[in-house]
Amino acid sequence: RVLETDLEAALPRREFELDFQPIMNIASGDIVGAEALMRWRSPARGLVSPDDFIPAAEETGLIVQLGDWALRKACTVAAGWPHAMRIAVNVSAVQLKSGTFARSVISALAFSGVPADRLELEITETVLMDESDTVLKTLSQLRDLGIRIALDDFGTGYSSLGYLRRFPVDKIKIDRSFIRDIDNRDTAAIVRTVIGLGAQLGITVTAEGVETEAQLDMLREAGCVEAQGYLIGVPSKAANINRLLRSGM
Ligand code: G
Ligand code: G
Ligand code: G
Ligand code: MN
Ligand code: NA
Repeated sequence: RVLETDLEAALPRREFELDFQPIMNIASGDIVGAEALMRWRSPARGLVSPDDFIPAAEETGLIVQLGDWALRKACTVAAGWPHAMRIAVNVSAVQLKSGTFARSVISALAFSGVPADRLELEITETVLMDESDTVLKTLSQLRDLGIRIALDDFGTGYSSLGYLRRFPVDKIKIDRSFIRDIDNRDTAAIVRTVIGLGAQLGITVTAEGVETEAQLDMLREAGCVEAQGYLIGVPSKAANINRLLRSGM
């Protein structure tokens, strides 16, 4: 069977799910948000990782519909959270170039009742490399509404610093490869520098892939604002996040 064929059929069959991974404010220890992560529970293929189906969905254009569903679903779940909690949703370059993206976001917010300033859209540098008018216009339109833009996988793409100058970015998410190697002296220096850069620019810095107390200690000492990773919580069903929040962690 061809992956693309199964993917098309999966949407009407409701085979997609969202997991949520908590994001912690390092200074307070509070859970301040969660990132929505898509999964495909395929009867034929089992649980398929987004790394394996997002590229195919981008190629066929299905990502536009699928992304709309994810936005709506994520916002609907987040509507039941405490009001300080943000919801982060990953956005593909294909969605941003579609020309209908801003309308989809506005519709998801209206449908769920989630205020714009609680929604964070995670984009990668490839989105910004494009520099099409549509992408630029869409991003600034969304930001004018109060939606936050996060630069995902920071440090793995090209000329990140140029983008920080030209684009309105509210958050940097340091790629987990840097956190994994944070024991290395040079890597630690890079991480500290990015944290300092964020502080200077008034941009929130989130460290991804935090798995150990030692990593968290280093990040705290460096003044990193937020942490995400298995140490804080693995991606899991919405119900688990709701329980975590109720338990006051
Ligand atoms: O049952 P659930 O809360 O996931 O459904 C919320 C809404 O989202 C319902 O209206 C349902 O039709 C829709 N929905 C749920 N899962 C999927 C899916 O995988 N694909 C699509 N297109 N819609 C879905
Ligand atoms: O959760 P996991 O490690 O399997 O995610 C792998 C990759 O898939 C990550 O880079 C993540 O950003 C991406 N991803 C997860 N959910 C979505 C989504 O809803 N939309 C898009 N475009 N990418 C997603
Ligand atoms: O690219 P993006 O940041 O959207 O990817 C998020 C992905 O990172 C998720 O698919 C999630 O499964 C994965 N992830 C989250 N926390 C950790 C962690 O502590 N360690 C590792 N190895 N992966 C993680
Ligand atoms: Mn992400
Ligand atoms: Na990332």
